[in-house]
Amino acid sequence: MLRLVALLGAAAAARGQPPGDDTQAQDAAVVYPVAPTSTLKSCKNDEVFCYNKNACVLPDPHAADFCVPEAIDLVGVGSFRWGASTAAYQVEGGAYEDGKGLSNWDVFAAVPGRVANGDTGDVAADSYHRWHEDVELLADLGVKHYRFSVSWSRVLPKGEGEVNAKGLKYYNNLVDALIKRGITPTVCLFHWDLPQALEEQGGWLNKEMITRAFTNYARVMYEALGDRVKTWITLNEPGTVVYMGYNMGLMAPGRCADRRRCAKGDSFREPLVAGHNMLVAHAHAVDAFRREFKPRFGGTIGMVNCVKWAEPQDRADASQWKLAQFLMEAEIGFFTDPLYFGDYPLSLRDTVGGAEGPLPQFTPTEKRLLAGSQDFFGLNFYTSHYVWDPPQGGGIGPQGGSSWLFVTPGGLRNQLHWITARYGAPPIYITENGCDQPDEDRAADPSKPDHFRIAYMHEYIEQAAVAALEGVNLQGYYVWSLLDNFEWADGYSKRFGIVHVDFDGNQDRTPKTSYYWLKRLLSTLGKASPNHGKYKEGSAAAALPAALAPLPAAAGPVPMAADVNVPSPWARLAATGGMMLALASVALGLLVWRRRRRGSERLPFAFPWRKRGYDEIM
Ligand code: GBH
Repeated sequence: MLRLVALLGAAAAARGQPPGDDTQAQDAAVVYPVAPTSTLKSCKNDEVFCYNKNACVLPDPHAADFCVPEAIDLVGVGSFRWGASTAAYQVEGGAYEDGKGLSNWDVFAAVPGRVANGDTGDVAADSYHRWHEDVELLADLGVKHYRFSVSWSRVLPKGEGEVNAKGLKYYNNLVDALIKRGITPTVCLFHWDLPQALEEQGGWLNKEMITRAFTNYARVMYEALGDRVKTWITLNEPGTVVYMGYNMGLMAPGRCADRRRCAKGDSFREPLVAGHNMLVAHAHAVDAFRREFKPRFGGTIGMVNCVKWAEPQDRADASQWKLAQFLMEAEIGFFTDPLYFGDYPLSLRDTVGGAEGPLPQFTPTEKRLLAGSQDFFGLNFYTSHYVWDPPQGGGIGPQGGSSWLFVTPGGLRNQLHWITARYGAPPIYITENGCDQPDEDRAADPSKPDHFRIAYMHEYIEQAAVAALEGVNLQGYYVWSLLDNFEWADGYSKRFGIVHVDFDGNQDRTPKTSYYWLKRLLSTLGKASPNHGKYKEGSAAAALPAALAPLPAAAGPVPMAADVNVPSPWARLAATGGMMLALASVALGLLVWRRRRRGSERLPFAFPWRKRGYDEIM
């Protein structure tokens, strides 16, 4: 069946000539480098390739001749932002203190069976009380940026209306302490914990209510912190909220079509509606910022989105590249095309039933507010997958601690190029990147070196830097995460921190080897490489160490037809291959939909974070 889909796609591609138009010849093929996605130098999982030594080495933070990859050495200096990230529900705890209202995650996690081992965020890393320690850890680490999120219901217990002064004070104190230590805050307004009072009014499904509530909440935060906070993020990964919360029902609010799992929900319609409303709420919150606060305080604002790089197992298979392209459009284009072009990818709309389908239309005003509504591209990047590897994609490369996380540093480089090509080279911050170390469980010993994590970070950071040397406007990297924390449905069974937190003790913090590695890297940058400065005068290409150059000519770069890849503004896509892509997508959508049998209750495409198929989980 999957092969059939691919064949149909290829046949459609062969038949479909883009509608004639004199300008189209110039559109021809869009080419961007597609680097090897998985392990680059065939070092072992916990080793890194060190150019200075021309060998694989264990990344030892204490080695006299510490290895700093050259590309990082060139890119990660000057105004480049080095930071660490956390999120309120994952680290704060203090869930019932000082007047905080309930969030939908408090409620979700309390339901038996929702979170592994019955874990909740009631205490988490206890940052509500131990935030001074977090600030000291950041300062000692040497990062100059900290991305955290605000618990909406801590500030507005009912989501709207009365402000909880104690809640606001917590964030005021945190921001002051950060600034005092030379650390610049990046504040995210929504990292998944919605006030339960709003959930009960329909949450993200209630457009009018949630747009008003979110915009007013944003205003409260801009007003309170805007004099000191200059980088704002509206939403973290709306895609994950809609897929995990409304399609799979595996995260709050736990809605889906399958009544064995979810009391309520519609896995086809609701993700589309919730996602739509998140976009509209974002647009209004950005508009309020720009009109009412930016003139006074200055600052920039954007959204954060997550995507997996997708590619065919056979890189020569053009129709499989189309599927990869479609998956990336559906996963990230769903939320980022509107921010740049004012509307959804055609491929997405057509796959979910076109104009008559459940994906709402933006009003002309909403389109106007959305287009251009982010100043920077916030990218969370973790992993990559093959398209349609039975049953539903498969990870590429070595596996991390989580079943969905595979080590694909080149996928980050490719994804950065994809974003750059599609959205006209926006400034990009990598707002999250990191991994869980396979052998770190709840009882993990913090003194055991986490070489796997270091190797992961080393390789990803290096590939990001290479992309920057190749022309991507990359301006920062925030590691996920400063602390081990509440890993959503996995509870405390997965650890993403560079600092160990003892969840069975007193939430004591112990820096891991990766913390010392990053610390050493940051203190060594710009000084380490014997070649430092050597490439400064030369072109970006000349700056690439030979072994990191784009694929050799024979292997690539992989040309992407203009109708598949969308580097130019939306209108150009529509004018060129949009129709053909739409046809291919509809064919794909129908086939996949039929394959799902209970079609109308499901999204006609799946997001293979999980190795197992949707049907197997349900
Ligand atoms: C980030 O999302 C989140 O922003 C952050 O809060 C989180 O701690 C971090 O990842 C690490 O997970 O349950 O197998 O279906 C990354 C995107 C999307 C990855 C949902 C995990 C669920 C996998 N995530 N996905 S599965």
